[in-house]
Amino acid sequence: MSASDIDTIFALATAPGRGAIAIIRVSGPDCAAIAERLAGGFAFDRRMRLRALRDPATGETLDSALVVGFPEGASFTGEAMTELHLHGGRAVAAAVMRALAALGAQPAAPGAFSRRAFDNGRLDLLEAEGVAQLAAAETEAQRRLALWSLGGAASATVAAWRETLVEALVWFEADSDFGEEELGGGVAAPGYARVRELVALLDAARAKGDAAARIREGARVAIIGPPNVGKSSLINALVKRDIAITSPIAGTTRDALEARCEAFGFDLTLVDTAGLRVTDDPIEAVGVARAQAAAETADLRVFVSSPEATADLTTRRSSDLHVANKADLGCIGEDADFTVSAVTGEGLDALLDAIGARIVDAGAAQGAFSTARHLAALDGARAALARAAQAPPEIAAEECRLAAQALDSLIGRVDVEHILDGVFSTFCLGK
Ligand SMILES: Nc1nc2c(ncn2[C@@H]2O[C@H](COP(=O)(O)OP(=O)(O)OP(=O)(O)O)[C@@H](O)[C@H]2O)c(=O)[nH]1
Ligand SMILES: [Mg+2]
Repeated sequence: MSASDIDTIFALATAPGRGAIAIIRVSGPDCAAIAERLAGGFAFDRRMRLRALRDPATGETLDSALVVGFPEGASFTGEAMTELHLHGGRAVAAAVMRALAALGAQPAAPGAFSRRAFDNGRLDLLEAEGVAQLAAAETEAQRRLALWSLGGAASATVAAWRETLVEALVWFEADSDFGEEELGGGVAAPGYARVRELVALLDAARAKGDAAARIREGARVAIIGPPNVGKSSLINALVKRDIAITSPIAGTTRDALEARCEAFGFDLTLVDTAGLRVTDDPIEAVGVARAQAAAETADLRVFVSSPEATADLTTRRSSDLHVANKADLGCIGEDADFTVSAVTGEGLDALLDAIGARIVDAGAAQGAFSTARHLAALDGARAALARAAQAPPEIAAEECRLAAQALDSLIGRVDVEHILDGVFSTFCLGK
């Protein structure tokens, strides 16, 4: 239909299945011509209109829909775009998509719209990832994290780092160009100072990044400790559901049991474990081994003790959150971080707050680089800068260029096709 070699693409942008409305997006050079055949001509002025959509072959009415056109340069992709807001039945969207295909539009691959937005300079890579993260956000913290990326704050952070890098580079190059004879020694000193400054900033970002990854991917908290201290009772009280068997018999819990805790703005799974003790019972021994494995892989260990637990506490680590349970019985663990009672509920809110704070520092929730791709780029830049700090100016300049490349890969400025394909293929259809 057009001489352009760019396809006009379409996809269902809303979740497949039954709903009140379904939105199909169409983007590309033939958008207006296709929309005219389907819905009659209308201006691409970003206003909605009610139109009958007709099968171009038979003239049969397919739906009565709201249609809107976005002109080239003022749309999500940067191309001419149409959105068709249909009634939500599966058959409606299916019939309209058949009509679009018959009119020469191509079904879009996942992420194709965002890819076009990126290619047309509407979004950089971090912003595009923010779009995908926002579409996938299930918790408050995930939503905030996604908006930090989508809103350009992530890109602005990278730009500021890059500026510091360029300043360092200027000093290193001045040193190589003019050398000691003309300007005296130590020309490059401010360059090294910038490098150290940036290493500290990247370290801080990296520390937040791990916490932010837990926001995106969810965190696991293992509840461990000697038998019978009330680990299972504590989990039941924290999630307000009776999910774990509790009993006065030591060695009740055998399997590691998981419960999703809804108290936070991010996914958090509490793992109940078998009480840690030396045992002759082969089944309990397996449980103890599983408890230890769960504790090793957890993002946080909560070590529970109780007044009557005589088992030794040597498995406790200083990084554990130490909780003394059964406060209602009177005597409490004097060296514990928290004193609680699974029976009366005393201290549980404070414990939940502390767990949340240990998992996610507030800074990370406000925004941080969190995907494996981001963290690899930060690590790459950090490594180059660490080498620069030790190197003579000429080599330090080269390392700074490498660090700049790593940072550029974050926003997609270096055109590395496999990075782009990798990122966009993880998007959902219609994005
Ligand atoms: N008084 C009092 N009793 C508690 C409290 N928490 C748990 N218990 C009792 O302590 C006993 C053991 O509780 P569980 O929750 O099964 O203990 P556990 O640590 O999971 O034990 P194992 O699975 O055997 O390792 C039960 O009889 C509970 O009712 C508490 O806060 N106060
Ligand atoms: Mg138990």
